[in-house]
Amino acid sequence: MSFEEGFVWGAATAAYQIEGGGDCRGKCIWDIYAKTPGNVVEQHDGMVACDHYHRMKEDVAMMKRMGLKAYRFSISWPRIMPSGTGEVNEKGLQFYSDLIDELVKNEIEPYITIYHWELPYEIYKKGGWLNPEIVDWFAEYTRCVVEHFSNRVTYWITQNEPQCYIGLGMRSGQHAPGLKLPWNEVWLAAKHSMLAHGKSVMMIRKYAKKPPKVGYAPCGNVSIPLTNSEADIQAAYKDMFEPDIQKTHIVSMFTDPVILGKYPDNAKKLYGEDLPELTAEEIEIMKQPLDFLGMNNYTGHVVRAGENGEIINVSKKIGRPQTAMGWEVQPESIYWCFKFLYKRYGLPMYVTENGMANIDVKSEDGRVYDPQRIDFMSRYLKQLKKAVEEGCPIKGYFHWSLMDNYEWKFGYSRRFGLVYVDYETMERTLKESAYWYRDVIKQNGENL
Ligand code: PNW
Repeated sequence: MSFEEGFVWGAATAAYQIEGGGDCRGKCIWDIYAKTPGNVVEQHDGMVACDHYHRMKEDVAMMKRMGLKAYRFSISWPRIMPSGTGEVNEKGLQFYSDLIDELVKNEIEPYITIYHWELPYEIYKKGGWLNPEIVDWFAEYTRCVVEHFSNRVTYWITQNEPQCYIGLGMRSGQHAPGLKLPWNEVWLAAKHSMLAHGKSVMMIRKYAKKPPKVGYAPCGNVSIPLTNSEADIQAAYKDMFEPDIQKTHIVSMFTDPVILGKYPDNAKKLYGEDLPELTAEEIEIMKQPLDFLGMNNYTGHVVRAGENGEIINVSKKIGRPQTAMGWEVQPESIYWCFKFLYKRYGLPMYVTENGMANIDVKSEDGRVYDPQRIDFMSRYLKQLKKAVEEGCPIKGYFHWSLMDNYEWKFGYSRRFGLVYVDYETMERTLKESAYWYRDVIKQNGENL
């Protein structure tokens, strides 16, 4: 068995990273964070981005040319509700409604991420993820989106990477809003985020006009066993899921409660009083049945088991392949990531993001040659295929990203796209990898 018929080949983006402010969006925390010197490369912000807000039709036509079967995008909360609560912005609704129509017309399945880090600034001022009321605000925002779009949309992802918007945003300060909070507040915010996820799922199921498929898209450290010995595999599994006081980038801390109904085993020991209790009622809200689990995968690191089964980090090779982010190219990470996720959570899965930043340039002949990206994709997709062939229920793959875009604290200095964007002219150019991916899609991965 190889990729099943109807395997979902797609690409992903997020609202703040591509849309631009347009004429109808409330402020979000990234607008403020980006303007504070020292936070983002050259103080780049998302005010114009790829101007997708005005070029949406052209961009959907480009997806069609690439043969994409699906497109994962996010909705900007402050574009729908400029203050985060209350008044709804009709123009914002219209923009996404038009985008969905355009996708459907071109037979590209929309996958909506409800929250990809764009917290309305007005909600931040009320305490953001630290305020328990955010759970209901998020539910209300979800309801609005679902009421308007669910007649045409089936696939919903509540949140993207709480590990990043809580961990990088509220613990290490590397993302908006740039806080460095003590653990008790970090885990309180995480609890609200998981409750918001749960209520959001409830809203989707309650208000969807056609039967929805609902998922979640976390991320986290992936550990690769050095060998296929049982001991190394066990060490890697443990390393991937076990909470670590140094890191928030752990998939289990934000996923065990919403799927398994509890924190990972040693979380309490590690964080003690700083970890808020979850009441039975709260668990019931968080732990909503999900149709699928997404996971964003970019890299991983190799571990092995010591004499007594302890986890040993294998030293990194000199001259190892890296991306322009400095992230190690680790194709096996995608294989182990999904094998381990399936073992732990047992749900159908999607690769909601995978890709690399590269030093791409438009050549004299007008083409964009990115052999590194083709090599990256070929290696990762082969490993994904191996997982599928071994029975791992992986339903789709979304490449990050459709086009070059605003890479958060790196501004526009990192290019992740299958499509090159000239930020002066806004011209789009398909990179060689986009043509290569088109062939993979056409052959449903048989050529991998
Ligand atoms: C993801 N890390 O973020 C996000 O979902 C995208 O918006 C982003 O553009 C993409 O990956 C590339 O960075 C991540 O530090 C940010 O490991 C940071 C990490 C991982 C993913």
